[in-house]
Amino acid sequence: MFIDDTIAAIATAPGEAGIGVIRISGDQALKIVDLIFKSVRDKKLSEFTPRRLTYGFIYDPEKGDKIDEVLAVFMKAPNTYTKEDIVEINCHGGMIPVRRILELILKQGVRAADPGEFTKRAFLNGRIDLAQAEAVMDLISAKTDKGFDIALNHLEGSLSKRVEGFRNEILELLAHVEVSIDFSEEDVDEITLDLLLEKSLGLEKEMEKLLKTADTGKILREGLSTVIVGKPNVGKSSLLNTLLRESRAIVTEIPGTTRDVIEEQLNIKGIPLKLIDTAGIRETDDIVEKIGVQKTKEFFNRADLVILMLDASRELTEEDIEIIDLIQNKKSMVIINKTDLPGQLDIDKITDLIGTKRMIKASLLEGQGLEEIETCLEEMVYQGQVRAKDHLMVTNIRHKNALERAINSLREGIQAINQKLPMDFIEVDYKNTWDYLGEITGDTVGEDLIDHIFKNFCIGK
Ligand SMILES: Nc1nc2c(ncn2[C@@H]2O[C@H](COP(=O)(O)OP(=O)(O)OP(=O)(O)O)[C@@H](O)[C@H]2O)c(=O)[nH]1
Ligand SMILES: [Mg+2]
Repeated sequence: MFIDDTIAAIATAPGEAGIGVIRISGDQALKIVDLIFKSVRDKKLSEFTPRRLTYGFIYDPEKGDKIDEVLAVFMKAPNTYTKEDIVEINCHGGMIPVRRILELILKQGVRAADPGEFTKRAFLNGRIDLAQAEAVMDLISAKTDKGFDIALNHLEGSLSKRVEGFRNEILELLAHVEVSIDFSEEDVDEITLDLLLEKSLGLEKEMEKLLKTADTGKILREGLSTVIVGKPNVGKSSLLNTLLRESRAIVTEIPGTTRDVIEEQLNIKGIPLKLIDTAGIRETDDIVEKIGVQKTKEFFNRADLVILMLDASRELTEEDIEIIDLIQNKKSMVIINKTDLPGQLDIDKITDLIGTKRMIKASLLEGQGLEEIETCLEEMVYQGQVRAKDHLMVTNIRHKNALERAINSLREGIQAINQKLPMDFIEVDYKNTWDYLGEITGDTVGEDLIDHIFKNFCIGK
């Protein structure tokens, strides 16, 4: 892909703000800005030292009108975001100044940048690889501190380095294979096979370890969809409100208060949750409630995590037992609410029914058990496998798929070694492994995929 034009875009979010930034990248950047920028003493930007913020004004070169008061900076290739010449203009925030200045720049023959085109150029010009470019997007869209930390880590190349490490090991194995193909026509010596097997198994283990982080990674990126279920009136909406720290859902003493599904985003200990409050599950003739119950079941099936609520002040009913049955195969926890009231619930029986699932006693009315609920949610996400401090995590589904394919190819290679198949077979499997890993860093992907990835970026990045 040959890049020869100069592009410009507004880099800041639309709306009222302190400043707005317009970014121009390409070899015409400075020349164009020289046409529209003048310092207080009528000097052009090119007469100032690069990388110094310069105070001045933007003028319409045709009419001579002053457009805005700005600070402009020129950064010379190749040490810039795109590895091209870049000019950034800081003007007043708000819709008008940024739009006026951008229009003026485009009138001078600069092209409006496509979404993500600056970052795409950084990638095409070899400053960052594809995984790093994707990390830029993740940084911008991060919803939690943890998600942001992981993205920053990826941007610095942690994931890429790990993947490149795998690829180098594959290259070494390939070298062994090629030597044996060249030299021993008939029987491949046992030592080579043993060595290949041992190294491949070691590599497979390492790659699997990385793949295992993907579940947690996905949660940190997309949020954990958590649905609260239970029979009517147990305190589901109270839990939603308490965790949100606002009174979002209607809470009354009337069973069947919540009839629709209420969805809210929140952040617990750095984990983004999509918390879903539902209509209490029960047999009902009320047509609205019936639909609500049906919806509850649909959300229940799709949820990553289920919180089952029981009422300590009432005896266990058929409805409770049915719901307990439902959660058996789900990642779930049980909250016994209303422990401030005289107890009627047979806790031993519940312990029997739920087996190893976590049970927390709470009184939402008195604010009891909340800390424990939040900690439990956190533990369920990490499952003792990946700690929050681990910033090297596969968070991107594209990376996960490529890694999975790479592992499968490597496994086929291992099988080929075990079956003592000809070296050519093993070679193909190693090459596939190498290729699939290269998809993560963008080494072995086509133009279509690259275009597709950058299309989802925001304009000006
Ligand atoms: N005593 C006591 N009452 C509680 C507690 N938590 C909730 N309640 C009360 O229980 C009643 C029902 O609470 P909700 O949160 O509306 O229950 P729900 O499960 O959403 O009910 P539906 O929407 O009808 O399914 C309300 O009157 C709450 O104030 C608690 O810990 N102790
Ligand atoms: Mg409710």
